[in-house]
Amino acid sequence: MSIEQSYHLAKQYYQKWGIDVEAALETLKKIPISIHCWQGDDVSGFEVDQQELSGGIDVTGNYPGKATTPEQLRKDIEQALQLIPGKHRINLHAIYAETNGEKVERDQLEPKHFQNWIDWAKKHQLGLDFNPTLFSHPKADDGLTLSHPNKEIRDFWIRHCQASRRIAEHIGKELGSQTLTNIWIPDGYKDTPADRLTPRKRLKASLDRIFSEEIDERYNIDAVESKLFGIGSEAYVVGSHEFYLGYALKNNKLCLLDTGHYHPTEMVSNKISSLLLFSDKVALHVSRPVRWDSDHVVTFDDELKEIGLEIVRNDAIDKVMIGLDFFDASINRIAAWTIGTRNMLKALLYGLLMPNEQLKAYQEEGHFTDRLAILETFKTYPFGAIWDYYCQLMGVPVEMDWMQDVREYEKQELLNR
Ligand code: RNT
Ligand code: ZN
Repeated sequence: MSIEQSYHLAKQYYQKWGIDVEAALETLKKIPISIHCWQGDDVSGFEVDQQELSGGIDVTGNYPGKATTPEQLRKDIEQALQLIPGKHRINLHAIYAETNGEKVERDQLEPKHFQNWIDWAKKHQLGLDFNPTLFSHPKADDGLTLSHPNKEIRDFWIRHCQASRRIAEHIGKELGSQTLTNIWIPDGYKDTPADRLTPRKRLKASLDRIFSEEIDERYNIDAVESKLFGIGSEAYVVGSHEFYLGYALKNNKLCLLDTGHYHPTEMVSNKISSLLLFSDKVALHVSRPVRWDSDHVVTFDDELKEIGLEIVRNDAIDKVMIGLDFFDASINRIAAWTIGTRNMLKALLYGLLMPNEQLKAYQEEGHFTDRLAILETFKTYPFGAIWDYYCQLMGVPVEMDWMQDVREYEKQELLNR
């Protein structure tokens, strides 16, 4: 049976419930995913005096073919994008600056150091997002940055974040597409603190200074990302969820929720609706924590589906800025991007192909048996046939055919590095 034939059969299942499959596919086409560049080089970046990855995050594995130059990284992203349906965004970190072999301190970075990325993004019609990098640096060695007791160190990182926002604003203007700048810091303590308040006061003051500079909102918006713990900050993280939730709401910033940054049974899918009652937008780092904040490649699991459902059923497609954040160096990195991003899109399609209005009505009327029965029935609906058709429609490989491209690229490019 052809892809079209399967699609037409599958469509009938959904039509029975009044679901407009074609409209769902049209909607899906327009949802951009911010794909993190750092899966391609294990969060290394291209600084002249590259430091080891720090900040309590870790990449394991040594699969061959890691990108070690900006050209390689861009080429790899281009390859992945050919396997992912739709038009998306690329998420950069400050360590991906290109300084022509010259050492430029992070607080001295300028838009020109990202010109190659901008030109490339223009050529491929991609939006860009941005992150200051407050780790993998001698001034972050003791695990504190914006909340450091030493003013000089704090000031350095404040200047870095200010420079990052200026760069992001420039990028947004150049590309005609608003950049999201996300601040995440590793600050915390390995062991039980004697004072939880003072570092948080300092972080608050540092953020105030960073954001005191007016940036044109048409070109840049800011997010702050909380965390529960990291390697070396197991007992206390300065930028906790409550800290940033409070900060963001009070200062009109976006909360960025990373799915790996909460207690293992605490779900980000359950937070989106609450946040959207108090904030116009919310940003996500979709990841997959396996027992801890391990940043595994995102799979099509229950939580991912639930996130897709929440975004769709709450009419929040334009309000949730979906970004990815995983880094696995034990598998082919192009495949990691492809699998993770395709899964995110699948989860959105899954949400779009649900009788959401009917389910809501059943819930309101107290028909919980029907609610459960429908949700379970749809789990085995011929969703795959619709997804395959969508991939074909969008001109990307269907099913697992993209693996052939990945293998070929590995042979031609990655294994020769
Ligand atoms: C770390 C945060 C952060 C980083 C990236 C590289 O725990 O999730 O978002 O993963 O900035
Ligand atoms: Zn993250």
